[in-house]
Amino acid sequence: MATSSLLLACLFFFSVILSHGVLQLEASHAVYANLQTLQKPTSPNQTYRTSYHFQPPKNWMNDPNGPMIYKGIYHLFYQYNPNGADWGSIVWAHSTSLDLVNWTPHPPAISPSQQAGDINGCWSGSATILPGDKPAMLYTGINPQSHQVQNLAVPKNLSDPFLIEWVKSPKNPLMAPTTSNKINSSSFRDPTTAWLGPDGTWRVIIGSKINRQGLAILYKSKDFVHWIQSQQPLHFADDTGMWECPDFFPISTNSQNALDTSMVGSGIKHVLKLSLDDTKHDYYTIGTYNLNKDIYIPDKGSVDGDSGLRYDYGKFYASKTFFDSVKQRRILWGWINESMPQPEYIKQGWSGVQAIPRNIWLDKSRKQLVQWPISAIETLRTNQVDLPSKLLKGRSMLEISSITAAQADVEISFSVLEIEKAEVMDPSWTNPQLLCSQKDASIKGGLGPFGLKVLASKDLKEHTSVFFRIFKAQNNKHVVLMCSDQSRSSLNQNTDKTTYGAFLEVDPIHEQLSLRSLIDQSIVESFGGEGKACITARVYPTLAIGGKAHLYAFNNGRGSVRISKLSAWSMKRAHIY
Ligand code: DQQ
Repeated sequence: MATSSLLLACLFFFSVILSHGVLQLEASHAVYANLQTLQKPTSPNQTYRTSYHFQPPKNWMNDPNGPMIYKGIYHLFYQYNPNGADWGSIVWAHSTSLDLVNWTPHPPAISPSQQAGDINGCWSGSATILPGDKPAMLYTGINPQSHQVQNLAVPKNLSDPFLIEWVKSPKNPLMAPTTSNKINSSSFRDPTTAWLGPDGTWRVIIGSKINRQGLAILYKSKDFVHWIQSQQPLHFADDTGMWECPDFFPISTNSQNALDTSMVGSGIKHVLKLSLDDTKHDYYTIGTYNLNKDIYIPDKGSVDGDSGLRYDYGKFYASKTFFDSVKQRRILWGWINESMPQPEYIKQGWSGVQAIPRNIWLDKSRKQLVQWPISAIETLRTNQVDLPSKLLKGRSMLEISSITAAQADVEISFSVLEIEKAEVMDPSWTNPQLLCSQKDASIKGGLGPFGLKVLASKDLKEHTSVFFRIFKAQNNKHVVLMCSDQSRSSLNQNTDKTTYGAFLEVDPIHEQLSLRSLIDQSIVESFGGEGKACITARVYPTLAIGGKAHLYAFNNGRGSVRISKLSAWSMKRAHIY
């Protein structure tokens, strides 16, 4: 393009952004002819495909991108490789939904097309709803030098509620590493949803690092096109490594209703979530956003890094929330990666699943978040089975039959009867994952392990155990440990069977201990203590497949527990593609 016409195009883009007019700009790269997202699965191995978790018909998927609601329609974009089951050639695939459960696929929304902006890849980013209900995507592009830069794309036609076509700003890249800003060009990615300060200035953070220090670099803009780097990052923490996919949002201290990302004021705390490239864990802190200094300070006790609070203590990464302005809720999406070696998922023909969208809010303690699967997922429940209150003596098991155990939703609550049988907690047991692997489901305890055995073969050669143990700590308090033990989940020797664990902030003397597991062929997504701790596992049974899978409640401890509530459902298949 000649310099003068480029200048004209820039001026035009700038003016439509300012006037909130309809944009008609450079169309995104047309790759529709060889779209693979629209094809029905043919070759992929179907054994471990899920029935109500989001996944494309084949190929590789990773991070959720730019989730949002527009004109009553939910949009999910995601990192997708149209050419194969491994990471590479990444585009933004796109699906829409009326309920976040059933989906319609569309052509990829953003694909590499701009020489200076994204010719080598369109990586993760987020949606911001600009005044006048105008969505805008900030995303990371990979330029010809393989540097990470930040770009803008907007819908071509705002009257199309499905927002099929997207156009990129001719000003891209809008933020880039330079010799003067000293930004590390291979560690500068994943812009958040931007927020508008009371001063009328937009702010966005980008994940980065300097040596081992993780950074949330802050940029500001008056017009969403010209961005200026702030001198100080919004937040940083030593020895945490690269911060991918940051997410920053306000949360109400006195209501489960969510807040728009730009809300500030009293009765509000802020959450900063970071995805740690080193460990592939998403952790978050709860704290205060100082508007005057534009810095975020975690509350005392809210710890940065891998030992901090996590959305999920199993497989769950590169997550992102959005504010659902229609239902006043904040919805969390997260990517569940495979636990099989790369050659096996390439052979399988697909890789990656999204977790069930979760509603999140601040716990009444104000020290942690609570998460719960969106209620619309319950529309898939069928064949309800309820069991009356039942004593589960030590070393006993109970089959939950009459449902499709490989595709189920189970809610169970326990009350503890013999608290005096709790083992003494050693103060050195500070790592719940380690404790769960040392005391796996086969190790008999005083109180626990008790919980569920899911995706179990009849002979129990294969099963995944999701369970609790209760320990007696000093000062007469009790500690509840929640574990997901994959060590016997599959006869396949090659899969990762790491056991996961979390401490659960529940008082087992005065409160029931609840567990909900969403079971979907190769996924076990578990919520303990009504959503205070979540653990997602990826498992590949060879015997406990489809109709051969069983479900049990079990107690392998010495002390009895009572099942105070047990409801289970078969889950219908959702329409995903
Ligand atoms: N995935 C994207 C990056 C992001 C990473 C590339 C996190 O933008 O940092 O596919 O999984």
